[in-house]
Amino acid sequence: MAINYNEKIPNNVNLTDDRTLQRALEHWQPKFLQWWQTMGPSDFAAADIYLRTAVGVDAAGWASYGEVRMPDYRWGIFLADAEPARTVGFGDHMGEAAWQQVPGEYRSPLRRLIVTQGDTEPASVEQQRLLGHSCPSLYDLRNLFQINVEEGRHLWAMVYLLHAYFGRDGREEAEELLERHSGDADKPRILGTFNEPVTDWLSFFMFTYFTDRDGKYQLKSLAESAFDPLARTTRFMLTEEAHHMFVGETGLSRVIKRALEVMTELGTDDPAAVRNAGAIDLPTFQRYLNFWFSSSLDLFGSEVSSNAASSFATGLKGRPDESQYDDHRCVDVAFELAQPDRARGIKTESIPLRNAMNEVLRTSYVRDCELGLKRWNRQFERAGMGQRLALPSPRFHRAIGVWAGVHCDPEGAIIDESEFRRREGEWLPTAADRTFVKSLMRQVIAPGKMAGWIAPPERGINSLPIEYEYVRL
Ligand code: BYC
Repeated sequence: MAINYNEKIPNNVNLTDDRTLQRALEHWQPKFLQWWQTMGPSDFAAADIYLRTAVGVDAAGWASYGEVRMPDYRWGIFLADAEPARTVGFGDHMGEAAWQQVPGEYRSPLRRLIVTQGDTEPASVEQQRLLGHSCPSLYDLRNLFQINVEEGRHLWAMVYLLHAYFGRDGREEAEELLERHSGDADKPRILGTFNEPVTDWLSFFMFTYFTDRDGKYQLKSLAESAFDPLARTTRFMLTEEAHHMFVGETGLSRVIKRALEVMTELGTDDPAAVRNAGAIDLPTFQRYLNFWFSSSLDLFGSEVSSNAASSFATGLKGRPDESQYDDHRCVDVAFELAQPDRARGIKTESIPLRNAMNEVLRTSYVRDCELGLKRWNRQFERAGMGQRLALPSPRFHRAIGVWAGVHCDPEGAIIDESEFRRREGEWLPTAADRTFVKSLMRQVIAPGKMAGWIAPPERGINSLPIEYEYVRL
């Protein structure tokens, strides 16, 4: 269905046919804009930015590009086209018609999933709000704002579901999505990672590589939902999400490229020399990677989870690409889970597969993360350098699940707390690392110019040259 841009709230859900819903959303709209003004990107409201805007929901040609001021961005409600006669693809309701309304008995857990998803979207905008002041180039500044406006739209996507399907409770939840704030002592965001500061661009690229990728896995599993409006909403969100991970992957690859150039010029891989030359040394890169990867692993929830089991059983949340599996019911199937035992060893226990769904998702996520590592390590190989980056063990530095509070080294061996504390500075960013990385973050806004710590991208946006003035200040 085409997107109607003639209305106050662009949409492809025939909003004009439901005056009550339209009024409720039009009532929420100024509150969203007020939130954007106070909690969204600091400054740049008057800048013309080369942004893409969704104009359709087909995979081909779904977006148009042009100069837009962020406050004028047309945030709206876009669902992927309905699949005719769609049926539930997993769990106890497998084969039944997908639901167009919320079954009363699943109202509360479904609302919880939608609120948790919705909460992350504005959280990420809040986390990134100051980054514009230290952008390494206009190209990067534009990508930051593209991501920010789309996360804003993803908030709209969840707010639409809350308003359209959850009555008064849904409207209240939609208000609260604007009242919790990232890192707020009294009203923080729901999930841990979304309260972590993202105040430098190395963290931003790590976040868009690792944390947005959790988004990909969660959205893919919600795209399987028996609740059809949620499945259709998240399917279209995934189209936009791909660019966010592209920004992370290419951003990190450009940081490595620059470090390798500096190492080759200097003829040394000494971290202090690399830092002196204004690039990011690889041990620092690895520590940032360790931090954001381990924090993002927590976003999958506990390895053993009755919530996950019931979300799967009831059809609320499936596995990403559920069709790749043979068994969609997963009844009486065991999952072998390695976990710490009391004697500080590791034991493997059989648990019901449905209870291990968070771990199933996490395992696929880790495999996906490894692809980037392979590509980055090829950069070292090609440069004839011996160093390699590695993902730490999923047991390392966990705050949620069976490994929370267990001290492990990056290889996954259980160690004493005292040893962990002694060596923490080798494995996780130190205050000195953060000060150093911050010292590199100086705004570069001449078209085509790049900060010294990052290589230029391989190409510009939408076939435009890298030198294009992507943001007119
Ligand atoms: N931090 O059984 P448990 C994205 C809570 S990212 C704090 O272990 P469950 C994006 C959990 O909420 C994708 N709390 O886990 C990326 C529960 O609390 P309640 C976001 C945590 O419920 C970048 C309790 O612990 N979408 O889109 O199976 C930029 C016990 O729960 C954490 C979703 O997450 C944590 N890390 O699964 C922008 C999808 N982990 O309810 C956007 C929706 C768990 O007892 N959410 N807890 O108070 C879900 O599917 C599930 O809620 C979770 C947790 C996967 C998060």
